Amino acid sequence: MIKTKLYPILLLTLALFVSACSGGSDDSQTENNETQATESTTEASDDVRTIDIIGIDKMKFVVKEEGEMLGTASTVETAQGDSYILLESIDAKPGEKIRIRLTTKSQLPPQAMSHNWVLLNKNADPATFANAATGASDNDYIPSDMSDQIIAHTAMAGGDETVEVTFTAPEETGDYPYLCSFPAHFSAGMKGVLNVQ
Ligand SMILES: [Cu+2]
Repeated sequence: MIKTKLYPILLLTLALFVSACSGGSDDSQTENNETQATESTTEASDDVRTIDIIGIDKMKFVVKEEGEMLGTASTVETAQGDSYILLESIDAKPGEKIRIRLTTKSQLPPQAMSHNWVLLNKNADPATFANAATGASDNDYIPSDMSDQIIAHTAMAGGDETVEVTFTAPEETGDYPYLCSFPAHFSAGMKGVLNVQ
């Protein structure tokens, strides 16, 4: 009598257990697929807008592809024969979170060729900043007495190195200058404007 009452309950428990297990494996399968999809793209896993910039020996900021919010005009050919698009400005929304990921493409030693990306205040003069930076070799060419003019900056990246910085675009609209502060790179054209609008 007891056995016949327990048997259906046992079956039911077993059925629930099996379905729970198979359901679990379905979930983990989905998770695996999602992980693979994320890894195969260059986008970061979070939803921060990421801009991949390359610094080349010709002392220019370039990108691989034209982006919707990237001010790009001419094509730049490197000495190695690679073709890139010159990056002259970046459009941003007020308060937008942005990640700049900068890679230096160079065979030269880092003392001779490194790049960084420095975003300055709207009213800052990038030429003055670049001049001051040449004397700040002991601080990765960031003049410490002008830190109040910096909104965000990456570290220096030598050949094949990638550095990044995530920052929030200013709420105030306008043109914010950015530059590479390695000596002579600003005057060679390693500069641009973050256009907040
Ligand atoms: Cu540079």
